[in-house]
Amino acid sequence: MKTALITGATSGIGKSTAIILAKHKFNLILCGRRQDRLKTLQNELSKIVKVHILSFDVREKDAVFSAIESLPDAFSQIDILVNNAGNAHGLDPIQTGSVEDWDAMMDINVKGLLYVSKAIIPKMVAQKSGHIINIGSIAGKEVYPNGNVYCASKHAVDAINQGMRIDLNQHGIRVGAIHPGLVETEFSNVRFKGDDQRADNVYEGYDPLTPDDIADIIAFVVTRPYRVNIADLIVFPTAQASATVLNKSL
Ligand code: NDP
Ligand code: 8X3
Repeated sequence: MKTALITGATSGIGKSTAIILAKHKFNLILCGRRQDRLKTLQNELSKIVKVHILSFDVREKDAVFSAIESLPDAFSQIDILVNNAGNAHGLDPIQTGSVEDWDAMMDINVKGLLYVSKAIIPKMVAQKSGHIINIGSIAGKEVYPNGNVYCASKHAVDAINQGMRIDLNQHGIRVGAIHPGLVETEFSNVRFKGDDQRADNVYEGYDPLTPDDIADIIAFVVTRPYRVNIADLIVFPTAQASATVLNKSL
């Protein structure tokens, strides 16, 4: 059985991915800061597969490396890495944006993804196999008003994804990204710092993607034959045509 490590497994896309990959019989290493949520998910999914949990903040470089180093033998071979942890913090014009929000987005979405990757890629190189799925965003393909630094962080993920694929090609490691449009998760609650009414408004008047929609695609990607590497996917709800074009009359 293969083992998948998923960052950001406490909520949204990462949690759905954990549940769907368990149904596909992948053993799981589930990561996130909220240990209570990780434990609940572990209790549920360990009825069908082996599950190990690691609680760390992806911003804390030393914590990332020591968590991955602490993996017991049964989980030391990581076949699939889903680099999913991330969020937007704020939605403000560049002239009034908060430096703390900018730090959070660059530190989590870009540097955190790099730290986790750095802790795992050498193992994949040594074992001569591995598959990395980077969760980007339509914000990594387009820039929209007030998206500035979040878009920059996701453009960085897009570039890192391409760079990883090129560099790891000689080692036979598959690398690909999935770039969702609007998915109803806790994403907007985080972006708007707990203003749940404003968060709910983001998903009103049309049928947004669900986290299961993206998790299903991740399961499809990681269950293709070895010769198939799905390198880059943009996924919108049908109502969405670009970062800024949304049809609420369907
Ligand atoms: P959620 O807010 O529901 O989930 C975010 C996950 O990231 C949580 O599990 C959270 O865990 C984890 N996370 C956030 N900060 C940290 C941190 N500092 N250290 C460790 N883990 C962290 O949002 P989504 O499921 O929507 O987001 C998942 C990914 O999908 C993100 O990369 C996001 O940018 C991307 N995305 C989302 C879209 C959407 O519309 N929802 C569209 C396009 C891309 P915890 O708080 O427990 O640490
Ligand atoms: C999340 C989707 O449109 O808010 O990455 O950037 S969006």
